[in-house]
Amino acid sequence: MRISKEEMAAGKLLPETVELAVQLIKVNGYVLFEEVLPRAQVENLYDKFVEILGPAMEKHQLNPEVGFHNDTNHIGFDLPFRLPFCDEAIIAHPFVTDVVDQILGDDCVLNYFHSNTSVQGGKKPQKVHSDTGSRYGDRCTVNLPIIKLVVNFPLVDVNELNGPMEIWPGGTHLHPDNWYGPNSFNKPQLAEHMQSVKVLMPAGSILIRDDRMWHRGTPNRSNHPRPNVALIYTSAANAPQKGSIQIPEETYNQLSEKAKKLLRNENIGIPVEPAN
Ligand SMILES: O=C(O)CCC(=O)C(=O)O
Repeated sequence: MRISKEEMAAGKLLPETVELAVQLIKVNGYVLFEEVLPRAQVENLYDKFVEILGPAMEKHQLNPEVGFHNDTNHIGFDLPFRLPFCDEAIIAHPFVTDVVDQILGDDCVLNYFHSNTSVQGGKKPQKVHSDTGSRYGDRCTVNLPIIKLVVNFPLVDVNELNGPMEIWPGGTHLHPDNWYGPNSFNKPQLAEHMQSVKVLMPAGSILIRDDRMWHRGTPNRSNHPRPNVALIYTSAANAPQKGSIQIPEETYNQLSEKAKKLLRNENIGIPVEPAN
């Protein structure tokens, strides 16, 4: 959906827009807010991201021309918790927090600060998957409430060519819990016969999705990487016991009250690690 000029100027969604977004996530598995972040900010994020992508690939000896990760050329790694990545517009964007708080509760946490990139030269799509396993195992045959929302910020315009994420909306997030476990029917096999959508979106858009919705990365046939920032917000009751994001004390102290609350369980007072 496109956000109105008035909401963009106010930096706040109208209650009816929040409600629509919440209902779309519940019913369809996702909502897309198109072109929210200013282009200059996204270009700066992209430039700084490319500076850490090269070393991250070298560290793991990943060569796009040779191909890696089953010829998908997809790489995921945690982002360093420093600017420009940890900008409030990324970690606690009011459009996101208003929606996330409605679904997960306003005591939810941000517990994953990551990136997924379809690097040029990929030949194959990823396997269709959910970003979660079953919560309660094989015996749980009921659908559970949403406990995790993934938020993606594309750092380039995503088109047919450069490896859009492909999603299976409308119901794949609404299965009984055991369908997300290892003994469920083969998702890629089913997905071939189901309808999917390639998420084409301008740079600076915001995609909010139920982590159960089936999706896959697709190959990038352009000449440039296609990065997505990937954050996970989790309801307080299901928050991991141990944090994974390393946040220097002075960085934490400068955050807004909302961002501090979201990150309260993380590793505060620990220097930022280089991208892995
Ligand atoms: O950003 C994307 O294209 C999706 C990547 C993905 O789903 C994954 O790496 O697990």
